[in-house]
Amino acid sequence: MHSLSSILSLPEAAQTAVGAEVYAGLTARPKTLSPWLFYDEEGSRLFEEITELPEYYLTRTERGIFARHADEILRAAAEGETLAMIELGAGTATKTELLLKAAVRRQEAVDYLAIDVSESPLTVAKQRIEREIPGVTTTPRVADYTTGVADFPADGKRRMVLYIGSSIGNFEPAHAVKLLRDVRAHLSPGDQLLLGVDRVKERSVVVRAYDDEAGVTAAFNKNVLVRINRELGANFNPRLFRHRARWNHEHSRIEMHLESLIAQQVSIGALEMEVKFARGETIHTENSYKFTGHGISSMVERAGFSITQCWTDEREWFGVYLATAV
Ligand code: AVJ
Repeated sequence: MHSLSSILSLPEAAQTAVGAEVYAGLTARPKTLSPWLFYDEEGSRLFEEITELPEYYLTRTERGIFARHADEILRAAAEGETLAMIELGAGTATKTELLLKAAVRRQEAVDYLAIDVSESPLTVAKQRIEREIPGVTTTPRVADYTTGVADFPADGKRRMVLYIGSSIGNFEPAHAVKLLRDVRAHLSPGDQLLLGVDRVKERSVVVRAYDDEAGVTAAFNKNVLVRINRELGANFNPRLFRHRARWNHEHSRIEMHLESLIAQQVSIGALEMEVKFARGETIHTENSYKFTGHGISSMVERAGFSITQCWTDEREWFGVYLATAV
Protein backbone atom coordinates (compact mmCIF):
# COMPACT_ATOMS: atom_id res chain seq x y z
CA MET A 1 0.00 0.00 0.00
CA HIS A 2 1.09 3.54 -0.74
CA SER A 3 0.28 6.39 1.60
CA LEU A 4 -2.12 9.04 0.39
CA SER A 5 0.62 11.67 0.29
CA SER A 6 2.84 9.50 -1.88
CA ILE A 7 -0.05 8.97 -4.29
CA LEU A 8 -0.81 12.68 -4.37
CA SER A 9 2.80 13.47 -5.16
CA LEU A 10 2.95 11.11 -8.17
CA PRO A 11 3.38 12.75 -11.55
CA GLU A 12 0.25 13.46 -13.55
CA ALA A 13 0.98 10.61 -15.97
CA ALA A 14 0.34 8.14 -13.14
CA GLN A 15 -3.28 9.22 -13.24
CA THR A 16 -3.90 8.23 -16.83
CA ALA A 17 -5.16 4.67 -17.36
CA VAL A 18 -1.91 3.51 -18.95
CA GLY A 19 0.28 5.35 -16.44
CA ALA A 20 -1.62 4.02 -13.42
CA GLU A 21 -1.51 0.46 -14.73
CA VAL A 22 2.21 0.60 -15.47
CA TYR A 23 2.99 2.22 -12.14
CA ALA A 24 1.00 -0.36 -10.18
CA GLY A 25 2.28 -3.31 -12.19
CA LEU A 26 5.97 -2.45 -12.10
CA THR A 27 6.01 -1.63 -8.40
CA ALA A 28 4.22 -4.93 -7.62
CA ARG A 29 6.19 -8.11 -6.81
CA PRO A 30 6.25 -10.16 -8.95
CA LYS A 31 6.08 -7.47 -11.64
CA THR A 32 2.99 -7.57 -13.83
CA LEU A 33 1.41 -5.66 -16.70
CA SER A 34 -2.23 -6.07 -17.59
CA PRO A 35 -2.96 -7.67 -21.00
CA TRP A 36 -5.22 -4.83 -22.15
CA LEU A 37 -2.00 -2.81 -22.52
CA PHE A 38 -1.09 -5.00 -25.52
CA TYR A 39 -3.76 -3.42 -27.68
CA ASP A 40 -2.39 -0.17 -29.01
CA GLU A 41 -2.54 0.17 -32.79
CA GLU A 42 0.51 -2.01 -33.41
CA GLY A 43 -0.56 -4.55 -30.77
CA SER A 44 -4.01 -4.88 -32.33
CA ARG A 45 -2.36 -5.44 -35.70
CA LEU A 46 -0.01 -8.08 -34.25
CA PHE A 47 -2.95 -9.82 -32.60
CA GLU A 48 -4.69 -10.04 -35.98
CA GLU A 49 -1.52 -11.63 -37.32
CA ILE A 50 -1.52 -14.12 -34.43
CA THR A 51 -5.05 -15.23 -35.33
CA GLU A 52 -3.75 -16.41 -38.70
CA LEU A 53 -0.72 -18.34 -37.40
CA PRO A 54 -0.75 -22.10 -38.03
CA GLU A 55 -0.14 -22.78 -34.31
CA TYR A 56 -2.89 -20.46 -33.07
CA TYR A 57 -5.86 -22.80 -33.36
CA LEU A 58 -8.31 -20.68 -31.35
CA THR A 59 -9.64 -18.26 -33.97
CA ARG A 60 -9.76 -20.83 -36.75
CA THR A 61 -11.57 -23.36 -34.57
CA GLU A 62 -14.14 -20.89 -33.29
CA ARG A 63 -14.71 -19.58 -36.80
CA GLY A 64 -15.35 -23.17 -37.93
CA ILE A 65 -18.01 -23.55 -35.24
CA PHE A 66 -19.72 -20.32 -36.35
CA ALA A 67 -19.47 -21.28 -40.04
CA ARG A 68 -21.25 -24.50 -39.31
CA HIS A 69 -23.76 -23.48 -36.66
CA ALA A 70 -24.43 -19.73 -36.99
CA ASP A 71 -28.05 -20.16 -38.09
CA GLU A 72 -28.79 -22.59 -35.29
CA ILE A 73 -27.05 -20.34 -32.74
CA LEU A 74 -29.09 -17.31 -33.83
CA ARG A 75 -32.33 -19.29 -33.86
CA ALA A 76 -31.69 -20.57 -30.34
CA ALA A 77 -30.79 -17.06 -29.12
CA ALA A 78 -33.76 -15.29 -30.72
CA GLU A 79 -36.54 -17.81 -30.01
CA GLY A 80 -38.68 -15.79 -32.40
CA GLU A 81 -37.78 -12.37 -31.00
CA THR A 82 -35.81 -9.54 -32.63
CA LEU A 83 -32.23 -9.32 -31.41
CA ALA A 84 -29.90 -6.38 -30.74
CA MET A 85 -26.30 -7.53 -30.80
CA ILE A 86 -23.57 -6.23 -28.49
CA GLU A 87 -19.98 -7.40 -28.61
CA LEU A 88 -17.35 -7.05 -25.88
CA GLY A 89 -13.79 -6.83 -27.21
CA ALA A 90 -15.01 -6.72 -30.79
CA GLY A 91 -11.65 -5.96 -32.42
CA THR A 92 -12.01 -6.17 -36.19
CA ALA A 93 -15.08 -8.40 -35.72
CA THR A 94 -14.10 -10.79 -38.51
CA LYS A 95 -15.62 -13.92 -36.96
CA THR A 96 -18.59 -11.90 -35.80
CA GLU A 97 -19.58 -11.42 -39.45
CA LEU A 98 -20.75 -15.02 -39.59
CA LEU A 99 -23.16 -14.32 -36.72
CA LEU A 100 -24.25 -10.95 -38.13
CA LYS A 101 -25.01 -12.56 -41.50
CA ALA A 102 -27.08 -15.22 -39.77
CA ALA A 103 -28.88 -12.43 -37.89
CA VAL A 104 -29.82 -10.52 -41.08
CA ARG A 105 -31.18 -13.73 -42.54
CA ARG A 106 -33.67 -13.76 -39.66
CA GLN A 107 -34.47 -10.08 -39.30
CA GLU A 108 -34.18 -7.20 -41.78
CA ALA A 109 -32.26 -4.80 -39.59
CA VAL A 110 -29.66 -5.57 -36.95
CA ASP A 111 -28.22 -3.07 -34.49
CA TYR A 112 -24.68 -4.02 -33.57
CA LEU A 113 -22.85 -2.25 -30.72
CA ALA A 114 -19.12 -3.04 -31.01
CA ILE A 115 -17.10 -2.31 -27.85
CA ASP A 116 -13.30 -2.40 -27.72
CA VAL A 117 -10.41 -0.66 -25.91
CA SER A 118 -8.78 0.11 -29.22
CA GLU A 119 -10.32 2.48 -31.75
CA SER A 120 -8.50 1.49 -34.95
CA PRO A 121 -9.87 -2.07 -35.30
CA LEU A 122 -13.40 -0.78 -34.61
CA THR A 123 -13.13 1.67 -37.48
CA VAL A 124 -11.98 -1.14 -39.77
CA ALA A 125 -14.86 -3.32 -38.56
CA LYS A 126 -17.55 -0.68 -39.08
CA GLN A 127 -16.45 0.10 -42.64
CA ARG A 128 -16.18 -3.52 -43.66
CA ILE A 129 -19.49 -4.57 -42.09
CA GLU A 130 -21.42 -1.68 -43.63
CA ARG A 131 -19.97 -2.53 -47.02
CA GLU A 132 -20.48 -6.27 -46.78
CA ILE A 133 -23.60 -6.79 -44.70
CA PRO A 134 -26.36 -4.35 -45.60
CA GLY A 135 -28.92 -4.38 -42.84
CA VAL A 136 -26.40 -4.15 -40.01
CA THR A 137 -25.94 -0.79 -38.30
CA THR A 138 -22.65 -0.75 -36.40
CA THR A 139 -22.09 1.59 -33.46
CA PRO A 140 -18.46 1.56 -32.31
CA ARG A 141 -17.79 2.31 -28.65
CA VAL A 142 -14.24 2.74 -27.37
CA ALA A 143 -14.31 1.58 -23.77
CA ASP A 144 -12.55 -0.67 -21.29
CA TYR A 145 -15.33 -3.08 -20.41
CA THR A 146 -13.16 -4.75 -17.75
CA THR A 147 -13.69 -1.86 -15.36
CA GLY A 148 -17.47 -1.94 -15.77
CA VAL A 149 -19.74 -1.89 -18.77
CA ALA A 150 -21.96 1.08 -19.50
CA ASP A 151 -25.55 0.36 -20.48
CA PHE A 152 -26.54 -1.60 -23.56
CA PRO A 153 -29.39 0.29 -25.23
CA ALA A 154 -31.67 -2.18 -27.02
CA ASP A 155 -34.92 -0.28 -27.38
CA GLY A 156 -37.20 -3.11 -26.46
CA LYS A 157 -35.32 -5.80 -28.35
CA ARG A 158 -33.84 -8.93 -26.86
CA ARG A 159 -30.12 -8.39 -26.27
CA MET A 160 -27.53 -10.85 -27.40
CA VAL A 161 -24.13 -10.15 -25.85
CA LEU A 162 -21.21 -11.72 -27.68
CA TYR A 163 -18.13 -12.41 -25.66
CA ILE A 164 -16.20 -14.65 -27.99
CA GLY A 165 -12.59 -15.49 -28.84
CA SER A 166 -11.85 -16.77 -25.32
CA SER A 167 -11.26 -13.22 -24.11
CA ILE A 168 -12.82 -14.28 -20.78
CA GLY A 169 -9.71 -16.48 -20.40
CA ASN A 170 -7.64 -13.39 -19.57
CA PHE A 171 -9.29 -13.03 -16.17
CA GLU A 172 -8.71 -14.85 -12.92
CA PRO A 173 -11.76 -16.95 -12.04
CA ALA A 174 -13.17 -14.54 -9.45
CA HIS A 175 -12.69 -11.58 -11.78
CA ALA A 176 -14.28 -13.48 -14.68
CA VAL A 177 -17.41 -14.10 -12.61
CA LYS A 178 -17.48 -10.47 -11.52
CA LEU A 179 -17.21 -9.33 -15.13
CA LEU A 180 -20.05 -11.60 -16.26
CA ARG A 181 -22.17 -10.47 -13.28
CA ASP A 182 -21.58 -6.91 -14.34
CA VAL A 183 -22.77 -7.79 -17.85
CA ARG A 184 -25.77 -9.56 -16.33
CA ALA A 185 -26.64 -6.44 -14.32
CA HIS A 186 -27.18 -4.56 -17.59
CA LEU A 187 -29.47 -7.23 -19.05
CA SER A 188 -33.06 -8.27 -18.53
CA PRO A 189 -34.23 -11.84 -17.94
CA GLY A 190 -34.32 -13.63 -21.28
CA ASP A 191 -31.44 -11.65 -22.79
CA GLN A 192 -28.70 -13.85 -24.18
CA LEU A 193 -24.97 -14.32 -23.69
CA LEU A 194 -22.82 -16.12 -26.26
CA LEU A 195 -19.49 -17.04 -24.71
CA GLY A 196 -16.56 -18.52 -26.66
CA VAL A 197 -13.99 -20.33 -24.53
CA ASP A 198 -10.83 -22.29 -25.12
CA ARG A 199 -10.90 -25.76 -23.60
CA VAL A 200 -8.25 -27.73 -21.72
CA LYS A 201 -6.23 -29.88 -24.11
CA GLU A 202 -2.81 -31.40 -24.58
CA ARG A 203 -0.24 -29.05 -23.12
CA SER A 204 2.15 -28.97 -26.11
CA VAL A 205 -0.64 -27.79 -28.41
CA VAL A 206 -1.40 -24.89 -26.08
CA VAL A 207 2.23 -23.91 -25.51
CA ARG A 208 2.93 -23.81 -29.24
CA ALA A 209 -0.08 -21.56 -29.80
CA TYR A 210 1.54 -18.99 -27.49
CA ASP A 211 5.13 -19.44 -28.67
CA ASP A 212 4.98 -19.64 -32.44
CA GLU A 213 7.85 -20.40 -34.82
CA ALA A 214 7.61 -17.07 -36.62
CA GLY A 215 7.92 -15.09 -33.37
CA VAL A 216 4.75 -13.06 -33.83
CA THR A 217 3.57 -13.76 -30.28
CA ALA A 218 7.00 -12.74 -28.99
CA ALA A 219 6.70 -9.44 -30.89
CA PHE A 220 3.15 -8.99 -29.55
CA ASN A 221 4.36 -9.53 -25.99
CA LYS A 222 7.37 -7.18 -26.37
CA ASN A 223 5.24 -4.51 -28.03
CA VAL A 224 3.94 -3.58 -24.59
CA LEU A 225 7.46 -2.32 -23.79
CA VAL A 226 7.55 -0.31 -27.02
CA ARG A 227 4.19 1.19 -26.07
CA ILE A 228 5.47 2.19 -22.62
CA ASN A 229 8.55 3.74 -24.22
CA ARG A 230 6.39 5.83 -26.53
CA GLU A 231 3.54 6.78 -24.22
CA LEU A 232 5.45 7.18 -20.97
CA GLY A 233 8.93 8.14 -22.17
CA ALA A 234 10.59 4.94 -20.96
CA ASN A 235 13.82 3.42 -22.25
CA PHE A 236 13.09 -0.31 -22.35
CA ASN A 237 15.29 -2.18 -24.82
CA PRO A 238 12.96 -4.97 -26.02
CA ARG A 239 15.99 -6.98 -27.16
CA LEU A 240 17.07 -7.33 -23.56
CA PHE A 241 13.87 -9.22 -22.75
CA ARG A 242 12.82 -12.66 -23.86
CA HIS A 243 9.30 -13.88 -24.57
CA ARG A 244 8.24 -16.80 -22.37
CA ALA A 245 5.09 -18.91 -22.57
CA ARG A 246 4.50 -21.50 -19.88
CA TRP A 247 1.68 -23.79 -18.91
CA ASN A 248 0.55 -23.47 -15.29
CA HIS A 249 -1.15 -26.77 -14.56
CA GLU A 250 -2.40 -25.87 -11.11
CA HIS A 251 -4.35 -22.90 -12.45
CA SER A 252 -5.11 -24.39 -15.85
CA ARG A 253 -3.69 -21.43 -17.72
CA ILE A 254 -0.99 -20.45 -20.13
CA GLU A 255 1.12 -17.59 -18.84
CA MET A 256 3.11 -15.10 -20.87
CA HIS A 257 6.10 -13.37 -19.34
CA LEU A 258 8.88 -11.04 -20.43
CA GLU A 259 12.14 -12.23 -18.93
CA SER A 260 15.02 -9.83 -18.38
CA LEU A 261 18.13 -11.29 -20.03
CA ILE A 262 20.49 -9.27 -17.82
CA ALA A 263 20.46 -7.27 -14.59
CA GLN A 264 19.32 -3.83 -15.72
CA GLN A 265 17.60 -0.62 -14.76
CA VAL A 266 14.96 1.06 -16.88
CA SER A 267 13.68 4.58 -16.45
CA ILE A 268 10.13 5.65 -17.12
CA GLY A 269 10.31 9.39 -17.63
CA ALA A 270 6.67 10.37 -17.30
CA LEU A 271 6.33 8.39 -14.07
CA GLU A 272 9.67 9.70 -12.73
CA MET A 273 10.47 6.13 -11.90
CA GLU A 274 13.43 3.75 -12.16
CA VAL A 275 12.68 0.04 -12.40
CA LYS A 276 15.34 -2.52 -11.55
CA PHE A 277 15.39 -6.01 -13.00
CA ALA A 278 17.48 -8.92 -11.82
CA ARG A 279 18.77 -11.24 -14.53
CA GLY A 280 16.02 -13.80 -15.17
CA GLU A 281 13.33 -11.72 -13.47
CA THR A 282 10.06 -11.59 -15.37
CA ILE A 283 7.14 -9.28 -15.96
CA HIS A 284 3.97 -11.38 -16.02
CA THR A 285 2.00 -9.97 -18.94
CA GLU A 286 -0.89 -12.38 -19.52
CA ASN A 287 -2.88 -15.34 -18.27
CA SER A 288 -5.00 -17.29 -20.70
CA TYR A 289 -7.20 -19.76 -18.85
CA LYS A 290 -8.33 -23.00 -20.47
CA PHE A 291 -11.64 -24.41 -19.30
CA THR A 292 -13.36 -27.69 -18.63
CA GLY A 293 -17.10 -28.03 -19.27
CA HIS A 294 -17.68 -27.98 -15.53
CA GLY A 295 -15.54 -24.85 -15.10
CA ILE A 296 -17.52 -23.01 -17.75
CA SER A 297 -20.94 -23.87 -16.40
CA SER A 298 -20.08 -22.99 -12.82
CA MET A 299 -18.63 -19.63 -13.91
CA VAL A 300 -21.60 -18.74 -16.10
CA GLU A 301 -24.19 -19.89 -13.57
CA ARG A 302 -22.57 -18.04 -10.67
CA ALA A 303 -22.89 -14.89 -12.78
CA GLY A 304 -26.67 -15.24 -13.10
CA PHE A 305 -27.06 -17.05 -16.41
CA SER A 306 -28.36 -20.46 -17.31
CA ILE A 307 -26.65 -22.37 -20.15
CA THR A 308 -29.10 -23.51 -22.79
CA GLN A 309 -26.89 -24.97 -25.49
CA CYS A 310 -23.27 -25.41 -26.52
CA TRP A 311 -21.40 -26.12 -29.73
CA THR A 312 -17.90 -27.45 -30.25
CA ASP A 313 -15.54 -28.70 -32.98
CA GLU A 314 -14.65 -32.34 -33.71
CA ARG A 315 -11.60 -32.27 -31.43
CA GLU A 316 -13.56 -30.44 -28.72
CA TRP A 317 -10.81 -27.84 -28.53
CA PHE A 318 -13.10 -24.83 -28.34
CA GLY A 319 -16.57 -24.30 -26.88
CA VAL A 320 -19.31 -21.82 -27.78
CA TYR A 321 -21.91 -21.54 -25.00
CA LEU A 322 -25.31 -19.91 -25.20
CA ALA A 323 -26.76 -18.79 -21.89
CA THR A 324 -29.91 -16.96 -20.85
CA ALA A 325 -30.01 -14.22 -18.23
CA VAL A 326 -32.17 -15.54 -15.38
C1 AVJ B 1 -7.41 -12.33 -27.10
C2 AVJ B 1 -7.10 -13.06 -24.86
C3 AVJ B 1 -8.11 -14.52 -26.44
O1 AVJ B 1 -5.42 -15.43 -24.78
O2 AVJ B 1 -5.40 -16.40 -26.72
C4 AVJ B 1 -2.99 -14.45 -28.15
C5 AVJ B 1 -4.59 -13.13 -26.59
N1 AVJ B 1 -2.17 -13.71 -26.30
N2 AVJ B 1 -1.70 -14.81 -28.07
C6 AVJ B 1 -5.49 -15.40 -26.02
C7 AVJ B 1 -3.29 -13.75 -27.01
C8 AVJ B 1 -1.21 -14.34 -26.98
C9 AVJ B 1 -5.76 -14.06 -26.71
N3 AVJ B 1 -7.07 -13.49 -26.27
